Amino acid sequence: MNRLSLFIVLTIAMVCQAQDDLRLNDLEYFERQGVNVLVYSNSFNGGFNDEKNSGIEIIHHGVRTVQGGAVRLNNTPEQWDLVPTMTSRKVNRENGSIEVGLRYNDYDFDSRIIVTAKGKAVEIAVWLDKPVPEKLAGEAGLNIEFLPSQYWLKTYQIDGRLGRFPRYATSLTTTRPNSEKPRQFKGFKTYDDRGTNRFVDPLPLETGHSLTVATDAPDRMIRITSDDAELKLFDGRMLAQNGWYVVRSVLPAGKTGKVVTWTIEPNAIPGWIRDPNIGFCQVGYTPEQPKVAVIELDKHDPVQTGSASLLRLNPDGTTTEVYKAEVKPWGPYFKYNYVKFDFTHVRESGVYCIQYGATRTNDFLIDEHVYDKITDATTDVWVPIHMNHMYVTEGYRTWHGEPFKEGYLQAPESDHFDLHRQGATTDTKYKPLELIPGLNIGGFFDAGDFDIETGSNINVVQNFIRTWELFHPQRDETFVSQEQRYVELHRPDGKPDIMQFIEHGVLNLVAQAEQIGHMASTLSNSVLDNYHHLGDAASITDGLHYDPSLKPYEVSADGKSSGTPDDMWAFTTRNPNLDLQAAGVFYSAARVLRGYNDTLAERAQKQADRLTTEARELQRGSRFRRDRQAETDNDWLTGTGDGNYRNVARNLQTMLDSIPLKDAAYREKLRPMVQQYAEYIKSFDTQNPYGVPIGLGNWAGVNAVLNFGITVNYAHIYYPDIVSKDEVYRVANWLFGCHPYHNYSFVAAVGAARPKQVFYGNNRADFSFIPGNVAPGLLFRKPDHFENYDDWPFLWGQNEGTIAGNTQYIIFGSSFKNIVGTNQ
Ligand SMILES: [Ca+2]
Ligand SMILES: [Ca+2]
Ligand SMILES: [Ca+2]
Repeated sequence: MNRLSLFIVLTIAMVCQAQDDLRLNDLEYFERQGVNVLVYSNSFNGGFNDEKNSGIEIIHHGVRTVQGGAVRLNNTPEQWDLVPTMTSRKVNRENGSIEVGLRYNDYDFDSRIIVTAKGKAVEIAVWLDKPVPEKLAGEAGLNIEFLPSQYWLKTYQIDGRLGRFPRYATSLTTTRPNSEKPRQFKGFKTYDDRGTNRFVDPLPLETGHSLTVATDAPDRMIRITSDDAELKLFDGRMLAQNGWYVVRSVLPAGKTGKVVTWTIEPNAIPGWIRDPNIGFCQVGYTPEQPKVAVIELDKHDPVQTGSASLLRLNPDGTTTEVYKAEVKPWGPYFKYNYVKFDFTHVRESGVYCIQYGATRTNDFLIDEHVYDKITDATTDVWVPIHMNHMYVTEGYRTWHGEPFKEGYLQAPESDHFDLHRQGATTDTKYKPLELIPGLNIGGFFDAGDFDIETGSNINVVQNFIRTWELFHPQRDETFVSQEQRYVELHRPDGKPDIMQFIEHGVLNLVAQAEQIGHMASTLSNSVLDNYHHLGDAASITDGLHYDPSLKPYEVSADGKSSGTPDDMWAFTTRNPNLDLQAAGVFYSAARVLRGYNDTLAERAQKQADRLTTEARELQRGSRFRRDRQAETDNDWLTGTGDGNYRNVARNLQTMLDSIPLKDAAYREKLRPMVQQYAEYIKSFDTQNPYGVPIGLGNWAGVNAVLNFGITVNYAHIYYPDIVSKDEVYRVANWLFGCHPYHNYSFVAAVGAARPKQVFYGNNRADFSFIPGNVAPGLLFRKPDHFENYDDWPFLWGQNEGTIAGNTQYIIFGSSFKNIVGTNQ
């Protein structure tokens, strides 16, 4: 070999080497094909202290399987354990490193983490300018967490010893004095120590200096080594079902400088390209509707064009290609490229699938009736299961017994969890911790938790009333007895279910107004250790009145009270805005309930009048909500509104809702606004490949998408010449599978061929769902990643359905079905 060819060989070798290495990209994360290492692109915010979304994260072959890289104070941090605040983040392009400053204010404890690219690996080093505070010595450590559902049953090796990640948490634990436990969120405790004054601490599965995880799965294999610290492997699920596997090195006491160094090398499959994600409507398509699949492609995928086919699955088991067309490029959107496959002109009823390259979708229907049942699971199953203060049963299964039989106590002053707060005064006649009678009736569980958020419950009743007044659904699949406090699914009782749901919601809201004198902000858990309850709602509290004169866990001789402080609290700080909202819904409820439950209608009317008078008194000078709406309305009609799309979107629905009450001239005056709205709808075709508003917040955007869908539906109903019927399918497509990341329907168990399988419902510990739930959807992780886990239910931002959102879905679905069923 001469010098020139040696030079060429070396140069090629160096280029190949460099291409394989992790590089700091323009979006400030380390990247090589198949591997992204993010360093505090998403930082801990402490808001809900639900932090499986932050710190050092690894997106490994398209899936975010590792996160939580940080200095933490626990072996296996739970939600509500303290999280570090990021005080600084510096990107050093010259030496390919990112440095973050982390601080625990509660302990005046600062540390720095420096992550540096080293070939195919990153070095993670913890630096201390001052030693670990004495109180945290032995507790503060460098942690990183691995997603259980992607690692369980896979093997690991540590210093040559073999193991397998457990499918279920079964490792060893110890207990330690509470005095040794680092403080939790606002001083609350996630655990009930049963009077032992000790907390549970998991023991490691293994310890060593060189750990390789998923030795049997190249797409998940990661090697971690440390010369200066011992690596410990824990199972975080020992304390909490939403825990992850944790690798941890305790920071040495009394030292400064570079105190812990890890090298982490995620394996990359050479030339890995993510499979195309063919987004389509899993519920299916009606013959005449537009049918456009959106195909999400890896940026390294050499094929960004070509054709896709529609295949029909014939009753004799054969497959026929019925349509083939070139896909149309849409372009890049965040980290992927997008093309579209339009098969609108296929109208024949049948069973089909889509083929693009080597990827073939599951089957779906084209048929006149595909959308007929889209709201049934939500109305017949999800909603009744969320009825509070009732025993709820279905076939052989009891969903929950009657919760909170002991009622609700007046909340004392508290800066509480779940965003709740009780001010210094109660604003009621009750003393702190005194029983407020009569509140344990009616109402709906908030979401994946069991509190009654009053604002949400007002929305729920509003949504049901709106559904009733618009569609008068007579559907009767639920038995509801307020007398027996008993609900049975799939047992008709001769009464329309929606009316029974309205009644159930109003019963709690009216009780609040009557018993408290105004609306509570919430009826919620008093202690954190029963707030995270997973299981039968009736077992959250012991059903016995709390009597502080008894010893903890002692039951009184008459069996009616106990010394366990588990009773729920009513948070009663008065908010005239909330009272006015309640008054608004009481007026509507009185209108709807008259003739159905006259007594309740009268009670609602009485409270509406009283709350309105008193709230106006309290807020002298401010206006009733309805007046504000009328004012906005008026701005539009006189042309003084600012006229931007966002305002149009916000206000149009209110005006559309009032059309039936107004004259033809009003409808005519709204036309320019609807024309503007039609442009707004179209604007989404250039904003993203899916044609709907996509949210980038810490709660994925389903509420905004549903709002958009409802407004589009009504704009079409009243102005079909401006907003065509084709537009109403946008939101259905998105909800039922045409979206990024995967193509599963976001609505649990609804008529789709492939609905999502796990949701953050109150049965999430079973990796299950409650039928009819609507997931928040695609959670955006900065800087460029959309995510919706379908094997891990525990991230509320992507998988939790709420009572307000799911009743909004009923309005969307009902109006959508109405439009699809007509030939406008
Ligand atoms: Ca809640
Ligand atoms: Ca019924
Ligand atoms: Ca109790």
